[in-house]
Amino acid sequence: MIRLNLIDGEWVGGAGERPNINPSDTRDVVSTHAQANGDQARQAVGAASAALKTWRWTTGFQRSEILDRAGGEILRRQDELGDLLAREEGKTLREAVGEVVRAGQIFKFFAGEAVRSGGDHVDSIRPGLDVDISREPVGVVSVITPWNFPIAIPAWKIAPALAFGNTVVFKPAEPVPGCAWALADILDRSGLPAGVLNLVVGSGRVVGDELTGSPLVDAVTFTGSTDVGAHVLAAAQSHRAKVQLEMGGKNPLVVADDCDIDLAVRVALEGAFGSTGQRCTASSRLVVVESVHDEFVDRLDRARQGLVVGDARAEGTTIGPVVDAAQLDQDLRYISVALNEGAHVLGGERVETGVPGHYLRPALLVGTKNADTVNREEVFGPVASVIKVTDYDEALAVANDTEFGLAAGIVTRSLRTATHFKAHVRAGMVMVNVPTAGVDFHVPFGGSRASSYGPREQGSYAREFYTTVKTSYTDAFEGRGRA
Ligand code: TXE
Repeated sequence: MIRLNLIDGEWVGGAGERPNINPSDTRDVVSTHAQANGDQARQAVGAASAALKTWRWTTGFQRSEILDRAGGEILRRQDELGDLLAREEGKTLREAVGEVVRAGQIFKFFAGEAVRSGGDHVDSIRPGLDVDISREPVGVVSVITPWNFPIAIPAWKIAPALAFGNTVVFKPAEPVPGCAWALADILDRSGLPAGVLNLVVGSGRVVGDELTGSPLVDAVTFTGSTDVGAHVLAAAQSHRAKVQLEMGGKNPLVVADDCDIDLAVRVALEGAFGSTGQRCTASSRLVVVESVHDEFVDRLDRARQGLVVGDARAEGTTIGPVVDAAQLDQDLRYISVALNEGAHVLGGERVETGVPGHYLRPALLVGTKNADTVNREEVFGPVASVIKVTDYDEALAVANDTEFGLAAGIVTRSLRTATHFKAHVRAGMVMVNVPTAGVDFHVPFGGSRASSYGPREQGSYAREFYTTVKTSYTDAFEGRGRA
């Protein structure tokens, strides 16, 4: 069966079809998806613009009910949707079900936020006047998402957009249309009026350009690569749309000399290789103080060797495949560049399982320098490098020596060191004794510099992007004063 696009409340075919391939077994076609063309993307934007006229005046409670229903269905179907996610993206089942639960929780959270969107009432500096500061929907929002969190990232963009009265055109990443379709189907059946949520599956250049360049689009929220992010920013700003970008990371995890090494190994293993390392918050630079370096590397490498690479849905697998052939090539290319630049590479070879899949043994690159290519650019795979430093001060300097600024972590027993690190590291999210990847859904997510642009995502801070502020002055006494 071909999965269709949702435009103005109708499920419609496209200009072509594309198979959704399972990275654990490339013979397995998960689903087939109609590909929207530029005209259809334009229609979707037009439908969202028309639907805005009534949707924006619905009450927060009406919107809350719909989001709550959608969140409830996602949570009820967590095993089935988790299986779909693992099958199309390659996360292990445990990780995939966890992500689906996260998506359900996000819809529930924003169901609450929809009825909590109060403003401020303040006294004017002029006698007799009242000043009200209220929030309004920003308008038509284009939601452009990556493949690495196929349901949680769409959820954390679409749920707040709808909660605050906006309409949405949603374009998922090419490798993961299955979860996007399932989410659109759930929302469609949860009671959204036609045109409030539109799904256009298709190429970044064709569909994406329409979603960023159309003057009917008021805001664009994007997660993906730094290069495409720059393009999205320019296209959206050409017509003064609001923009929110989440892009890459080169996140440091500092292993301090006073750390609990067992904990440091657990934190590094999960942060570097969890979700096959395909997370913008992955700990890709392990900055290790020399007094604990050798023991840490030795134990981390033993733990790395214990990871089981295999089919995402097979019992016992702890690392699923890389998402597709292009990403696998990118990972292998960076590993070979690191080798040429002098790294000692542990692992990092393709794994033959007897099944055609994109399997890569997690790679630990030892003896790297912070100036090496692999420590400057995002790899986005199960590849972590180790940088040896003399002490905490050098560790902090190395941690901050990057163009990115998303997440940073430290493993230490010292409250003083942890407090200093939290204050001085240049990152939007700081983790002490926990992996750099793995965040709560009710607090802000985002970073600075090349990692993020615009207001934060998630939690109550999401309101900043999805609403605009109106200040109203009222002289209810028509110049006659209150008394
Ligand atoms: O990202 P893209 P992809 C990095 C990571 C990965 C690389 C490529 O290094 O290897 O990016 O992944 C849409 N106008 N990250 O291809 O290309 C595209 O269709 C509008 C890091 O997934 O940036 C998809 O929906 N949209 C990152 C989305 O943009 C366009 C997470 C992201 O695609 C477009 C993902 C255009 N002209 C990838 N061109 C992280 N750090 O979290 C493409 N798109």
